[in-house]
Amino acid sequence: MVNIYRLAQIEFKMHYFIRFQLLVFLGFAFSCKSEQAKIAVENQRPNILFIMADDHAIQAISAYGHPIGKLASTPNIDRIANNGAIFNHSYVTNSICGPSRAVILTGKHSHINGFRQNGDRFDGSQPTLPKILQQEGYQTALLGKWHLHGYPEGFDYWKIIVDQGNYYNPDFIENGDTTRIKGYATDIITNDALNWLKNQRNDSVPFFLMVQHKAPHRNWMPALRHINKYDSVQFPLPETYFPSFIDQQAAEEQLQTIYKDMYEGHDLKMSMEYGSTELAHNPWKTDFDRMDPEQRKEWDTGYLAKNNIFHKSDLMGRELDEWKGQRYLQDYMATIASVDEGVGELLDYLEGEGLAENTLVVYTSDQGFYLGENGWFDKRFMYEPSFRTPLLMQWPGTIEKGIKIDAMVQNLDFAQTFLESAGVPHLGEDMQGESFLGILKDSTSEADFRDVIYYHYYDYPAFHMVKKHYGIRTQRFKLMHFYDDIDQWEFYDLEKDPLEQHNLIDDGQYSDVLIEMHRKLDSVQKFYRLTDQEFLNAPKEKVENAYRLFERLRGLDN
Ligand code: SGN
Ligand code: CA
Repeated sequence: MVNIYRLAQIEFKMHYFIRFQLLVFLGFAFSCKSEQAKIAVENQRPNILFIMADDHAIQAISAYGHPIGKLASTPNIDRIANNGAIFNHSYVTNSICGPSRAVILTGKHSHINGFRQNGDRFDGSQPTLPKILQQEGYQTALLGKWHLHGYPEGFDYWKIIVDQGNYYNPDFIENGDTTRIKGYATDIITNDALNWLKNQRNDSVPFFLMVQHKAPHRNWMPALRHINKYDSVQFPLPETYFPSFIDQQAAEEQLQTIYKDMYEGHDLKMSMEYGSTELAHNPWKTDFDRMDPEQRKEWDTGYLAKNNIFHKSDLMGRELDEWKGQRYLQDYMATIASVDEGVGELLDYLEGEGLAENTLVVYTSDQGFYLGENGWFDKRFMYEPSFRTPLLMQWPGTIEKGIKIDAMVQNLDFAQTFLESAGVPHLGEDMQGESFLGILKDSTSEADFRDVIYYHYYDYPAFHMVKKHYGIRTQRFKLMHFYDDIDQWEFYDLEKDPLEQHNLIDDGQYSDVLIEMHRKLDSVQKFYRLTDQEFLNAPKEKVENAYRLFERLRGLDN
């Protein structure tokens, strides 16, 4: 069978080759202009601006058309979709922060790059995308969240927030020195990116700039200018907000339910009582204590009136649970407002400087997020809201405007896609993804891309107590196996049950499909070089201690 994708790759290489030959010839003919010729070659390679938010759900981007996103639009992120491509089926390989970042840097699954769960230390000596681009003459920079412990390697310049970072007056590390910077994390990171572009960029070589926001990560603290932005908006809560789990034991035993596991002060910014600005349950003080008195005053004033209305309304039971969902969504969306403004400033800058034409702009998140589906916040599960992740890309002239892509791509593919865009696809040969540049250049080739994707989550026992699991997804079906603590398989027909409420693992009607799915799973695990080492269970005692710790944090142990 003719592989259109491979043909596109060859065509693309030829295209570069011919352009290069032409420039070499011109270089000979006008040797005195050799320096300019070199610059011309450099300029053909695109800049890459990679913007990644932390925990940004697809439901919260208006271009994706979800009812929540429509009520709190993201006009600037949407600009990228209008100028280029929006991916409907973009997925991660492991829905948690550090591991997702390690996959993006290495183009390798967690078990190969060694960073399986938050708290692991990234082995910076391995080949990475920024290192390769740097060796190829790109100027590389990283700004914002890193979260891989150890210092970044492969960047000409980096300035990172410490660990998870804080929304207000966060600490940044630059050249090994830690400094507290007054202001709001999202705005600081945007300004750092603009400053780097304006003052540190070497315009004779292409750049690779990673702008990685802390927002909209927990505990969803909006900028002062946005704290009342969505007070009067009623967001639709998902129809699964009060779920009943049948044959879904891991879903039943998680600790990430909005109305059970959020801390009323820290997460929901609820006050102790009417008229008070003192926060309700808040097991860690740090997030609010970093504000200076003026910031705190404005914050308290912004929340006082709405908290008073809450106390007066005397809600109980399901009404109270729904109120919590509203407060969560109002804060979460207000936190995103600054991210969207920052994206707008960066796009304006590129356009104003004439850089937009030759820059591949990417907007994504380190994973998806629950906005009340199954009653949840957070991520980790292979269910669609956290497995599926926003992805929008523009590169005028190469990516057609306004295209929608349905092929299943993963963050595993980013490194090879960017390397091919930079004209060096062969340097990603030992990576495990696949460049999808071919699809971006000709979206009719997407049907040939791939028919199955693999997922593996390891972070257990840990925050939210989501059990270890792995699985595969095809365009229509999903097979998952929770192998730690329990041994339960789940199987979904996504066409009939997109909300994944009916585990069909024992449904005889699907027995042939299931045989085929198991066959695919085995072959994919072989292909990605999984060994038995990857399926180890956590000691029971560790699991019990973790449940106790989270009860204590929730204030349920007295
Ligand atoms: C913190 C959050 C958790 C979150 C993890 C991982 N709690 O521990 O809710 O799951 O980070 O997030 S918090 O109260 O301290 O905010 S990740 O994006 O870094 O993986
Ligand atoms: Ca994250």
